[in-house]
Amino acid sequence: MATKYHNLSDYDPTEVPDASNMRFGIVVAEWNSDITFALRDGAIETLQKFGTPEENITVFHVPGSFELVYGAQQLAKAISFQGLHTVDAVIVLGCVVRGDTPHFDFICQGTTEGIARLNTTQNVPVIYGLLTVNTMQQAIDRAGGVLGNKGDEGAITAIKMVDFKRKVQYT
Ligand code: DLZ
Repeated sequence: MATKYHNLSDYDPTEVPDASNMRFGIVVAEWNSDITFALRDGAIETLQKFGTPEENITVFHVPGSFELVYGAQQLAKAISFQGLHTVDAVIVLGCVVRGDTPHFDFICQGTTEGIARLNTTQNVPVIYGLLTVNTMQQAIDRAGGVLGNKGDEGAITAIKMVDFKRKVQYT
């Protein structure tokens, strides 16, 4: 959680592995695009900061956060079915803002459980970059505002998880 004690963009750069030979897929929800596109741009910038070339970053857009699960699954399945290793990790980015009905809860729960399930059924890490906020201001604060950018956090997490996977596989 982003709190006043933890900025989403806080990390020790010396602990982030070199990402120059890593490939990433980013799936971005178009709902609340002012927010999600800022998350996307933050993620891309951070991946590139740690060496990932532009051509190793593939971005897909889906209509809403609920579709992030399908988008991420298709990317992950394409890898396992075709053996192409197109991406080493998938980052999903979305923003769900609480409204007047229970819809918020269903979208958040469905998306969260879907992404968690992909992490146990697919062979690539799927990084959970979903903002679930009560107000638009909370989203702004976490999409390049005073609490950092959850896209940065997703990028750093993705790099670390690819590094983790490689260490586990080759040790
Ligand atoms: C329908 C809906 C609503 C009410 N709110 C959001 C939201 O705040 N953020 C978001 O990413 N998507 C929202 N959606 C759309 C759903 O995620 C989904 O696209 C539709 O229910 C169609 O499956």
